[in-house]
Amino acid sequence: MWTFEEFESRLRACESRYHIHHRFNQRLNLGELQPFQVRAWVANRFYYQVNIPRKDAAVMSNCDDRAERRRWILRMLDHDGHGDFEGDAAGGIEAWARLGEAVGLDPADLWSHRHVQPGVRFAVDAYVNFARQQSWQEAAISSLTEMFAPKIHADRLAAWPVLYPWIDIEGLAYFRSRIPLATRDVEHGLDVARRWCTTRSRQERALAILRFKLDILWSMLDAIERGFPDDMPLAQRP
Ligand code: AHQ
Repeated sequence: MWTFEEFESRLRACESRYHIHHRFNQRLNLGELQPFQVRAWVANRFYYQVNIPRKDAAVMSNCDDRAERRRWILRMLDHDGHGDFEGDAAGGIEAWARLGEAVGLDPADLWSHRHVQPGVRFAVDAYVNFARQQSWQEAAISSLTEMFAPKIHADRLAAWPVLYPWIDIEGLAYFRSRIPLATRDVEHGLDVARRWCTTRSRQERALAILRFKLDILWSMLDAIERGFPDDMPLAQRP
């Protein structure tokens, strides 16, 4: 088997397949998208966001180790909120709903998922079902796409205020909040990978799982790009 350093560098080498390199994401961060396409991206990604805590609950339900569950439950609280659910304690789903308002989405359209494309729904549901059906360690490894997330959030925070001045900057709070949380979660995910990948075949399995999750993120953008073309009829635009 590879040393952990070699194994981790192979995991990180998968960055080339991360959706930061997808044409739709590049156009989004170059300011080339029209407001309705930004709204479409926010509405479709909302389906991913609201399913993350369900995915994390599936991981927890398969995990028989209390110490691991005590760490993993933080992810659910980050998204669903905790305490009085006010302000920062409202959670990431609430912050994404604020992003929806900031880009001009009708909250009813956001929460009803009426703009979600079939390909996005299938990809997200595949992720939740993967977490339900696989061992908690394999599901934990699938979250390691977040190794690459701090950069994509930082790109948005740097570019959007300039490129999309019509978006209330307060709406970008989710991206800012996510950077330290992603870093914490990746530390845990790599720790799980280090302890579970005790053979070469498990190391190879971990790489296959990461590629599966990278494909999920990539295919979501394929579906969004396809569903909301530049020349979409006005009446159909979000
Ligand atoms: O906002 C994101 C988030 O909460 C998560 C949880 C994590 C997981 O458990 O799979 N992955 C993830 C991601 C989020 N944002 C994506 C983005 O591009 O804004 C990136 C995505 C990821 O890299 O997996």
